[in-house]
Amino acid sequence: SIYSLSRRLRAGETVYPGWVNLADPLLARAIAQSRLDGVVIDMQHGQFDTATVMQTIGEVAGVGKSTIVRVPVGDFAMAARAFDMGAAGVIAPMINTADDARALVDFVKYPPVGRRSWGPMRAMDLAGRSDATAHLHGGADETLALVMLETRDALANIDEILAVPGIDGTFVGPFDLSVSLSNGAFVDPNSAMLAEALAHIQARTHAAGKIPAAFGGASVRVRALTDLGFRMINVGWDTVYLDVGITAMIEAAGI
Ligand code: 3PY
Ligand code: MG
Repeated sequence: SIYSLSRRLRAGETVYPGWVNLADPLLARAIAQSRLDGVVIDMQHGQFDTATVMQTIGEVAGVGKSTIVRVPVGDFAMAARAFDMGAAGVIAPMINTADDARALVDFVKYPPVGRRSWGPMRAMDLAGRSDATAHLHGGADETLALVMLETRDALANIDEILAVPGIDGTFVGPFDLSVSLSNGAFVDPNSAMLAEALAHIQARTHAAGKIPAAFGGASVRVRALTDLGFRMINVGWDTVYLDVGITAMIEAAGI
């Protein structure tokens, strides 16, 4: 189902989606046919636009997997559209205050929690639903709003952000967090400087009864974040899958 990923996260499972930057719906479909638990579509730093997001959600749904859409900074209208298109979750980058979190919720959650506007025709089609009220009620569990905590300010405001009704979880951005915590001195997602912040975000999110998630990437980071208790961690991203595969084939061929 297009909502298997959100249901599994709500049930307490740990999941490992892939990640796509290249705006190609069929590449995302091929990635979704692996053992990965769905695909994150990146509109913030990847090449996707609204049309390619819509097509990609459909292609991934066609192989029975879920999608999560990371929207550009502050583009909460796009987050609502991603849900209308059938996404199981949205990731909103650079959420630094409870007001930022409330603004997201207003766009992506139906009343009484938020003020999302009704019109998920494509999502209902992909979910195989014709009863609008059943879809309205299912939506609370099926559509996850994840806020990216990736700055010093977000760390300072974490408990207020987590207290906002309708926020379902956090997603740590280790690249931006390293830039923020080092005051612009360096970018290094593996910096020891992040260790305390990572453990803190995981613990506060878990204590609030919400889903702690993080940008993974390299396999060692996926392992380490799993051991810290994060429950959604992306394994690499599309160009890495190509690079690793090509390198392995060339090495295996001895050429
Ligand atoms: C970050 O690490 O800042 C991210 O946003 C991951 O893409
Ligand atoms: Mg970031």
